[in-house]
Amino acid sequence: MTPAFVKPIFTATLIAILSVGCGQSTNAESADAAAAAGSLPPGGGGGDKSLQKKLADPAPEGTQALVVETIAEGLSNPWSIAFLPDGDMLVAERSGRVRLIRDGVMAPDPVPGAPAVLAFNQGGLFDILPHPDFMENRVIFIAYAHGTRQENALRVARAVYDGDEIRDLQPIYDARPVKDTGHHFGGRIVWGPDDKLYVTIGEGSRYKEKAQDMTSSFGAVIRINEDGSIPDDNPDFGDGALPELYTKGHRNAQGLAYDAERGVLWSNEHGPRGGDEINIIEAGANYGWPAASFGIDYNGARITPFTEYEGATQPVHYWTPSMAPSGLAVVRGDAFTDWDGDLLVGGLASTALHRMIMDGDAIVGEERYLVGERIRDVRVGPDGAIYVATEFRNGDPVGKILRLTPG
Ligand SMILES: [Ca+2]
Repeated sequence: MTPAFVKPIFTATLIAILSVGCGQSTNAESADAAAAAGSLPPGGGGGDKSLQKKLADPAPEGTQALVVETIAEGLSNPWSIAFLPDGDMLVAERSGRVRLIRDGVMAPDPVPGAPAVLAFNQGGLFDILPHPDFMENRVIFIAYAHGTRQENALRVARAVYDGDEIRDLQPIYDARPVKDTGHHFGGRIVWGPDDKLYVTIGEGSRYKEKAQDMTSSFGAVIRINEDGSIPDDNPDFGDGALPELYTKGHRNAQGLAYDAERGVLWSNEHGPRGGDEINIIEAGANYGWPAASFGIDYNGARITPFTEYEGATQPVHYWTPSMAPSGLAVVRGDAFTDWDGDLLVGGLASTALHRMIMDGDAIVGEERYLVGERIRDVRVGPDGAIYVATEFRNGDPVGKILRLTPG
């Protein structure tokens, strides 16, 4: 994708689309009528009610028998699971606590030294990522909501976890600008094959137009060095664009995983009402939000008449209606050999673990497991087992870490 992909027509029409999106439901109806009359491009119809109805059937429940072990319970919104190379696991609770699981047992007290987070609405403690040289340097990276209700941002910090406590916390990146909402922070971090950090940043919900504003890191995947400096070979998003941008046009991505065997960086993101997506993240690409979406806004208003848009990269998969994806993993290892290379996606609204069946790089099928569990994160452990974090919406301490192996 060349830097010239942000075509003038995209920006100009986007403004018109956003005007429609800010209007009342009557605008949505008139847009439906316009689409029916053929005055909008073919394929237009993100949020088309007949489309939603047509695609409403959930995937079938899977037939693979699973052994489900509860590794930890009593957690409040466990947001992420990190495996350290020494066998320890760290679990981030959104409220700001880091929990240690050692030899299969969760320590009763939280790990001291976790950063002070803004635990507000969807904000709080998100991902924890060990440095690939963790055994030598004990470095971890932490993503969290930082600031106040009036002025906050997704922050990435670097710290040391010495086995007893977190120390030497050093913020290395803040999303910009600051915002005054408690929604859509993003918050996943991945270490890339190029030794760079990739971080998802949401568009703040109320600021969806910033997903197309290249002077903002909202609605982006950013690419930074491990000390927070910015690589000089990031893609060029035009005059005035932030240098940390790697991709734009995202809504709220809460799944990110690097697939070394395919050489693919996978992501998933929440659509509005419908239009949740799986994307392949490629340098310089624009994923369309809010100009292109298969979803509609929560109040039923149409955000955009377009499900695709010139210059925007289409998802490789989408769900309508929403299943609310959080967490993403690629199955590898010795335990689930029949699922090798398949994608796993946690479902919040769908209360299920979604197995995306792959043929090469293409998604060719889908099954649901653990139906009834609201799943915030999914990982494949060093032992090949699948680990999921389950939660309950309102912070009740009923979250669990489950370990899955074939039955
Ligand atoms: Ca998209």
